[in-house]
Amino acid sequence: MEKLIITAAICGAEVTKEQNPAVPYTVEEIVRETKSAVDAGAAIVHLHVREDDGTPTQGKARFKECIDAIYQACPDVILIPSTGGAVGMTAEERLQPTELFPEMATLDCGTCNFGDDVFENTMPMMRDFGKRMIENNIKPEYECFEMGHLDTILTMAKKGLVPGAPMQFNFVLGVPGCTPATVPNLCWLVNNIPAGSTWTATGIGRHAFQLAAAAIVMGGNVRVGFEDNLYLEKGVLAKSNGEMVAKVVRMAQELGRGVATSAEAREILSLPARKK
Ligand code: KMH
Ligand code: ZN
Repeated sequence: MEKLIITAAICGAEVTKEQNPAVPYTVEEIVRETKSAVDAGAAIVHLHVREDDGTPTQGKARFKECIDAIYQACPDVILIPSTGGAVGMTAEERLQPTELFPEMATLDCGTCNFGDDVFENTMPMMRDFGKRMIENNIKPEYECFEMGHLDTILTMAKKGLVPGAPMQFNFVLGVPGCTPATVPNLCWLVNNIPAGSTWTATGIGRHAFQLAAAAIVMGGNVRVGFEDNLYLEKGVLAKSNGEMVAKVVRMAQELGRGVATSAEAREILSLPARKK
């Protein structure tokens, strides 16, 4: 098995300091949380950014400020800025981080319920996102919240509407209203991706570490972090993203799987070395 790539989703757009005081808003807090995750063993950080008061933003200037500050502290980390942003944002608003030419970015693979909200990713929107990623030479991380999202994005890839092989998928399971975080669901998704693809599993809330365990033994990769889950274990808030990453590292060690550095993750994901 390849080494395990751990992604930390340090911030998200929905979670707040009221829910867990360690959720980062300011640039300094975002750097602190990135560093805690990277020092603990994360090769990748999935990045959302906030205004200082916690309001989610896709603003290009705020992303640039955060990305520049992160690379000062963690020069090797792979950053995957979000193009999902927060529910209700327009496509133009969401696409702003792609103007900074990140090496990767998320591409959400279909409309879905998102708790009480609807997370909109219509076909025309996805065609725009795919076109931008092709033009700006950005490798997408294909975010699938529903089983049907996989078929949608594979059809688009076959038509050349989004970047193709080798594709990287993130199966985000357990969002209220979307595909539940079960091992059979994860197996179905993994069994239906093209040979040569890479994949990551993200379990939402209480499913975070159970889905991580499944991904570790199945040969996939793992995402954890405040975007997805606020607790280290039942009733115990995580003090940092690093604490959650460290738990996944311990699980991998117990199960005999090595953990990839960012350089190793770039090779596994077929990403060229980052120009510094
Ligand atoms: N904040 C969610 C509505 C992504 O980053 O691409 C969407 C999201 C997906 O977080
Ligand atoms: Zn996200």
